[in-house]
Amino acid sequence: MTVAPVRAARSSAELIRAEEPVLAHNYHPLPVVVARAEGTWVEDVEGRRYLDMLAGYSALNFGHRHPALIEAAHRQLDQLTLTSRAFHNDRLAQFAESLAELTGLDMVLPMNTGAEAVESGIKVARKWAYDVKGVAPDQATIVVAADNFHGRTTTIVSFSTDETARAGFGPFTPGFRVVPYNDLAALEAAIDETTAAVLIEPIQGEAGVVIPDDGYLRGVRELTRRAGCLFIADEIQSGLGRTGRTLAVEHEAVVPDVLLLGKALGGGIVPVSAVVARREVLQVLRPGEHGSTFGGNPLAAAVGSAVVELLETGEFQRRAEELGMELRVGLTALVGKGVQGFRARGLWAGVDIDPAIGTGREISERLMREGVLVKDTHGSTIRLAPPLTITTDELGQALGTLEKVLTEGA
Ligand code: IF1
Repeated sequence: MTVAPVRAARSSAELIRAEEPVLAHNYHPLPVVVARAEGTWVEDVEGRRYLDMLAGYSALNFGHRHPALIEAAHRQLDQLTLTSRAFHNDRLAQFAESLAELTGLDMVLPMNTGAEAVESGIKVARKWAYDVKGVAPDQATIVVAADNFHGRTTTIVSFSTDETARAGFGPFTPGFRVVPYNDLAALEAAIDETTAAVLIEPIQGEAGVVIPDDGYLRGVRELTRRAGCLFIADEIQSGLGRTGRTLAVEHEAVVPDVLLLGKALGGGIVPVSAVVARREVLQVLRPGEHGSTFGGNPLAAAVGSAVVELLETGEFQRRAEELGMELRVGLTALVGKGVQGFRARGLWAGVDIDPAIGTGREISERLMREGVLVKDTHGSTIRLAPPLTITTDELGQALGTLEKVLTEGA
């Protein structure tokens, strides 16, 4: 038996080079190789430390390796990790009960990734349209918003308006209508007797943290109620404390029929996603009609339950609200000093940088060299979405570094 050679620890540069011939090039990561992380901080192979202002695109709302979440994972790892849903496990009931309670809805369909939750939501909405609403077979439509981001599967990119996400992946799934975001008249015109649901992000993440006018979500709720179709809120990125509330829809006191959760639901440890919905909707599923090998596994359920417990305290929603105000004050002070404008809610901001200073990528690389990690979205917009555990000092440090990069072109 050949023993794999003990490979000497490789440097960041060596590891980046090693990836090139063997990893699909579906990303263009910043040239930083993270090896350790705790709370708001990550550390690269050489020991350099960075403030993580991306937090895994909001999958790390509770910071890197939150002690309570790591403890829950360790405890479960030593007991039971996977059974498949062919059998029950002793963690799933508690996770589903606590998640339904937290969100004010009735039933849970546990999945793994965000895209799986979105796909499951689409399937359940269509089945509800046929079985409950009485839409003619295979005629169900779902209305979505332009500039949406709901994941990367072929059905989901079928209704994307981003050519980069779609090109080369056809043929596409029919049954979707695209209307401008934040436009209730266009939405009303697109809904008819075939409409199963309206699927939107309460705040559009990838589009650059686009926050709709106050009243838009209430309008969507009213239109879908009157039309007898479902309001599906994709809170995979906006949910679980990020905007200063458990759910972003709470800013307009709106309860959707179907809620899609993911990312932070897994505590930054395991992929955990879920469709949470009214009983009338999720009870359309019968045994054998939908499933997933890992969906609802005991490790995911144990971590998911620990995440729900953290959210039940209200601490992270409060922190996002309070520190979010400091973020807004800090960004306002930079308007005219390289920041052309920004959109922010809670600890989530899309910051439009003056293109004359650089592209989003160039700004991100300059910030990286100064010890702050962010991710550009489109053009010269960068998103800020730190762990909700960030301290006032850390936030101040990140904003100070942004000012330095913008004014000194570091
Ligand atoms: C990538 C974007 C963010 C999401 C919403 C569903 C999903 C996502 C609102 C699917 C996922 C991720 C995907 C990741 C980067 C990141 C992203 F830039 F792609 F668009 F956050 F804005 N609904 N967003 O934001 O969840 O299947 O990934 O678990 O694909 O590069 P997933």
